[in-house]
Amino acid sequence: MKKTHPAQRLIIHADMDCFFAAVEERENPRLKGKPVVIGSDPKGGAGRGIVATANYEARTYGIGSALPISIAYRRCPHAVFIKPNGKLYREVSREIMKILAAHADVLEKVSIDEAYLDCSRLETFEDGRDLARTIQKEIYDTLSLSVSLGVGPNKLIAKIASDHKKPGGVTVVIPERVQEFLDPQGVRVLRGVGPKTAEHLHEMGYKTVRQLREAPEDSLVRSFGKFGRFLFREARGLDNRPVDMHGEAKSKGREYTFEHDSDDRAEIKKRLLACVERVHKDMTDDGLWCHTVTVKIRYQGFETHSRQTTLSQATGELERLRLAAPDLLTPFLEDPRPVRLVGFSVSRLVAPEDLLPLRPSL
Ligand code: TTP
Ligand code: MG
Repeated sequence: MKKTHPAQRLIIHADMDCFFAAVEERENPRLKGKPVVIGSDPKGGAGRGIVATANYEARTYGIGSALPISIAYRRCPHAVFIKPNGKLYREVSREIMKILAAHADVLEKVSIDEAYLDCSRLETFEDGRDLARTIQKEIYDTLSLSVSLGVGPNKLIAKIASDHKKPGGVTVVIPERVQEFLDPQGVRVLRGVGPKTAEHLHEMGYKTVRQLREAPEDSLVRSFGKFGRFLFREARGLDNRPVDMHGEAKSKGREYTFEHDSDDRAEIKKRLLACVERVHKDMTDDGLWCHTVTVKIRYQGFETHSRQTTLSQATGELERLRLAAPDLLTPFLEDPRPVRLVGFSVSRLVAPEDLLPLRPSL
């Protein structure tokens, strides 16, 4: 399992198991063994929000992230429903990232519960497995939380590997075994293949990575343009993206689900601005500015759209965000359909101290 050459990378991807639910179970051991759903108030089945996550007991009822909470309630009315405690999860996340950072040459935080570690200093993938087990034990011993880890020659493989044996798994994919590992998996494991693209690929006869890999590059390019070339590389497990510490904290967002679908423009705008304020507070708490702002809307019937804009300069100013958000919202309100949900998020986050100082004027 020695690396094929010294420059060969060794990347670990860590992803916490049922993160929000696991933190709640840790805080309240009486929840152990019961189905737990983290999400907005189900209101006896009339609630209109969505599920953030669910523990494994609840997942056996077909409950998972992004499911409408009313359906979750119907599937398992005796589950324990808990409102998310974002502040607590962010604190725990900071503790997790501290542990991960101590073991990484470079750490890239991807989300609240997920990160890549560049550990290319290690000489063998066996060392990679040992390190993954050490990290898993340290997180369990200090935080009483379970994490799954994937070890591979790049980010794509490490991420697919961390999801391979959840919960509590450590999966190592050595470079020689990449194709063997990927081939039998569904195309959905690949980056950029969401449910719609997967459906499209299935219709074209590409269900597994192997089937996709056997497709000629020019036919994928004909069907998908530039994305086809990307798929061609992905199906071969190729990915040379570096682990980038500045890639951390990709976005922050808040959303609001209306009690009753609303066509009251003033009310929709008011709720959007409340989301803007909360997102701004989250950014400020973490000392971050943003380059890009996004407004999301969900109409009656669940059809969801978003629009975003990149600001001319990164900002940490509430006023700037308060001006940008309604501009993005207005075109959505030309649609006569009532609105079910409105949301606001910021991305391309940066620490202001990392921004280059403006060149002094002459
Ligand atoms: P995930 O890592 O996607 O999910 P998870 O940790 O709950 O479960 P798994 O064991 O499969 O990794 O997301 C991390 C947390 O982010 C999750 O606990 C809740 C939150 N989240 C949402 O609030 N909404 C979402 O749609 C998703 C996917 C996650
Ligand atoms: Mg997770």
